[in-house]
Amino acid sequence: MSPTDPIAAIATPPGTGGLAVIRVSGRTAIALADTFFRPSGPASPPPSECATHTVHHGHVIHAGRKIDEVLVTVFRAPRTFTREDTIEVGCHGGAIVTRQVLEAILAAGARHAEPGEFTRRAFLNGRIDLTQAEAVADLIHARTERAADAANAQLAGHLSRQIDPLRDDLMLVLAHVEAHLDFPDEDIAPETTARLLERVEKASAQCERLLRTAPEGQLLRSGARAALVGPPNAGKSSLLNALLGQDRAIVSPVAGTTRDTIEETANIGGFPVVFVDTAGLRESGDTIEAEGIRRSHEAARAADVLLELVDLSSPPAPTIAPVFHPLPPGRRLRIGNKSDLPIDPAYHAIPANDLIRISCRTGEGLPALRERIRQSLLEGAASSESASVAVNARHQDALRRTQEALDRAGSAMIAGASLDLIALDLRIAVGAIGEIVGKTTTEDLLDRIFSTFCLGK
Ligand SMILES: Nc1nc2c(ncn2[C@@H]2O[C@H](COP(=O)(O)OP(=O)(O)OP(=O)(O)O)[C@@H](O)[C@H]2O)c(=O)[nH]1
Ligand SMILES: [Mg+2]
Repeated sequence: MSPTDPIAAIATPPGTGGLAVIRVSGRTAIALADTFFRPSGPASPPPSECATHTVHHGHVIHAGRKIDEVLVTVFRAPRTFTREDTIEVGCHGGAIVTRQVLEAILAAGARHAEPGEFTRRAFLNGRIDLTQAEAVADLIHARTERAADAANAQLAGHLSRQIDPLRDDLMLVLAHVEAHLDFPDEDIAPETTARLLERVEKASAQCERLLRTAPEGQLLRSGARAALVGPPNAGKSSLLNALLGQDRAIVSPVAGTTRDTIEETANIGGFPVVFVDTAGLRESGDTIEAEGIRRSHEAARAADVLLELVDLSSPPAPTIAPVFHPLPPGRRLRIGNKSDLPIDPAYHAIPANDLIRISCRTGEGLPALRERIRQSLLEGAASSESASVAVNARHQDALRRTQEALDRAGSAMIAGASLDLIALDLRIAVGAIGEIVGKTTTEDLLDRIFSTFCLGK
């Protein structure tokens, strides 16, 4: 499998649509198009004689039969997504006709692309680095505008522009240390060591700054789960509806309205959060309700944040089977609903910080609650206003290893340890930081990253 053999895939989502796009990339992609595409008009040249970035009308032909009327766009390397010659066929968007066009292209000699293979080629051909390749997938999967903005920033190279200079500087420090390794009789001058140490410490601090964006990166990409729990009639379903801005769950004055758990995603400060409404917690003889309550506990255990709701207008219910959850206190928010009604004296003395007062009826306190949910999910991590850099789990792991190696190298410098030892850790740091942008990679790592892509990307 040569890296330039022609590959093809449907680039648009499966199903029915007005149009679909099939992409072909590889050294012989344009010559292939000559065999499956017949341009309209007797004088029209075949794709191989067409200029780059031009669109042509005609038909896809398979076994002598016209399959579909299409537009073919010719892109010549290197000004293409993969940096290879590329053909895009815009055909009708029916599931069958799209499949037939793809089959005609495969019959002409293209191979079906693996998931992410176009982007992998863009990376291998040096058009984008690994963080940008990952950003392509992030952008496709973004569920909020903020997540899309962050993906676009990464695609534009914001993270690379932090990583590349960091790696370059560490390589210079390493080169310096290695130069002295070659001349063991010459010691590094103390003032030189101090300067090198300063650069190592600065790099470690920069890793730390980037690591602090990891909770935000995780939230933007994967979102979070929040479970609404509490006694019957506290207003859990009302709160779900209020957060979603839609009438999703049944609300009624009957205690025990919600039986099954109900999930729906809402945008909380730009983060996709799945809210799970649950059955009210109480002792129940009703087998269906008891099953609902068992599911409430299950939902609570699976949640990243727990919203424990009470009804401020009635005395606290005797706690039955308290919700067990290993969450840190910052991830459990106690909420008092129905602040529009006369408040039961039992709640008077509880400070606002420990009991967030809201009213689903009037909307009072809801913006503050959204903000508290957002903060608790970020675990106090600084959230950048622009979301211009937010590292993912892979970057986080590489940054941690970089930082650990740098800290070991720094300590070794301070202790006056042998240059061999210092050079070893610096090499580990350079390797680990290089993994982020793809300067140091393995086939394995690339397989892992690109296999998560959709087909045709
Ligand atoms: N006055 C007032 N009533 C509310 C408020 N929120 C909910 N209610 C009422 O409280 C009752 C119960 O609301 P639900 O949202 O069904 O409560 P729940 O916690 O989902 O109840 P279960 O599903 O039975 O566990 C309904 O009659 C709501 O209209 C509020 O903020 N103020
Ligand atoms: Mg309910």
